[in-house]
Amino acid sequence: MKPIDWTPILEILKSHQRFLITTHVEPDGDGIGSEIALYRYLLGQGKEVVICNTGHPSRRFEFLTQQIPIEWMDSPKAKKRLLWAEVLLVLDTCDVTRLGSIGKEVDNFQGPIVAIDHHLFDHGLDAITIRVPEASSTGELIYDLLRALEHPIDAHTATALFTSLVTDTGWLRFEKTSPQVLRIAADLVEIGVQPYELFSLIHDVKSWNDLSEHIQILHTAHPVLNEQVAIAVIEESRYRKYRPDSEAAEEILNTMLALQPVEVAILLTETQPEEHRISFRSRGRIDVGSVAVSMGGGGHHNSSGAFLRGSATEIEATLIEKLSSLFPAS
Ligand SMILES: [Mn+2]
Repeated sequence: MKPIDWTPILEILKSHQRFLITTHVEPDGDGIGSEIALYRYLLGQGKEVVICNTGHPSRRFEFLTQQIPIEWMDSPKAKKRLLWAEVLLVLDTCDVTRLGSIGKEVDNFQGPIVAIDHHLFDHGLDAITIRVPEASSTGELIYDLLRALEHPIDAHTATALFTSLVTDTGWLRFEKTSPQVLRIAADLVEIGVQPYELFSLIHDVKSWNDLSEHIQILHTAHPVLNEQVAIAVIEESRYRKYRPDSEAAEEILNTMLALQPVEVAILLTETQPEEHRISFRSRGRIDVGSVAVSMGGGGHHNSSGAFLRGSATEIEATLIEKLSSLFPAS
């Protein structure tokens, strides 16, 4: 990762008092970890800070959020909070459509909007943006910011940042796990992070019901394009009862990606009748980021997503058509 010029952001942080921090809908470990690290820094500087997210928190991250009053909100509340804040800090996305109720109100926001992100593309968020696609996670960028500020990192903040790093890199193994990421991880462990304990807190939280749901979902997994693509489906009726959070979805996708010769795993989640979230994971050869972008979505080379209207069968046909050129018949 090239050195980042944080000057414009530092000036905004210094010269304002009331900050609203948010991240994308269905906040993941990176979003929440980054929010908490930045929240704790600003609070320590005597600023007034509120974290406000759309969507339900995952209980996986309660160990990070339980002492921090995160607000989970609808539109009227978002409007009020945006009137209160002088600066809006958007973490782990630059996509206004991924901001839920805040995204709907953001056009009326009077103050500066700062976005810190590592996704490939930005979509319509008018912000002062630090977007570094080479970064493993937004947490890596927040670490860089805190170090640029020569701010001492305590154990709680280290745990938040470590959560960001490991949840976005599949525990330090994905493509963007650079030597620098491992050095940051080492620094955070030195400060007091206990990786074994943290892994257990984040991942060993499944119930018997979760297991049964995972089995049902994996029952729908099937191969297409010469077994190089695996697709599983969550129907709307199941989604209403059981909403896999980002880490649970990750586990389902990883199970499919572990099959030979699968190169791409896809999870179709019917979030509304005839409306699907498409989650892509790639083993590395196929750029699923570009595939998602061509469908109006976004993400990274190996991990991306999009929303599409239509039945699972229709979407699967579209996907096969899109992907077939990437998998020439051998
Ligand atoms: Mn991220």
